[in-house]
Amino acid sequence: MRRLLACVMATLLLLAGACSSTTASGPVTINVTIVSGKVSPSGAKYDVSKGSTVTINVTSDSADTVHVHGYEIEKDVVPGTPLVITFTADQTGSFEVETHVIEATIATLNVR
Ligand SMILES: [Cu+2]
Repeated sequence: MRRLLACVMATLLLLAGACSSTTASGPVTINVTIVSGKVSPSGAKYDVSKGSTVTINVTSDSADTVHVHGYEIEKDVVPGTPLVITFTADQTGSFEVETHVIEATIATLNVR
C-alpha cells in the first residue's frame, strides 16, 4: 500500500514537472526577474488558450521596458518596483515578450 502511494506521488510529481513550462488552458502567470542584466525566464514558451488571462510580474534591479509583441503593450520597469502587466489573450498567434534595454526574449506566447 505504501509503495503504491509512493508510486502515485512520483507520477503526480512527474506530471507536474512535465507541465510546469506550459499551460494547456486557464490563466497564465509569468514571473520575471531581471538581475545584473540577466533575465529569467529566458526564451520560455507558453501555450495559452485564446481568451485566457495572462499576467506578467516583473521585478528588476535596472530600468527597462517590457514589450508584449502583437498586443503592443509596452511598460517601463522601475528598479525595485514590481510591474504587473495583465491582458486577455484574445488574438491567436505567436507573440514574443521582450525587454528592450537588455534586449532579451523573456518568453514566447503561443495563443491558440
Ligand atoms: Cu519588442
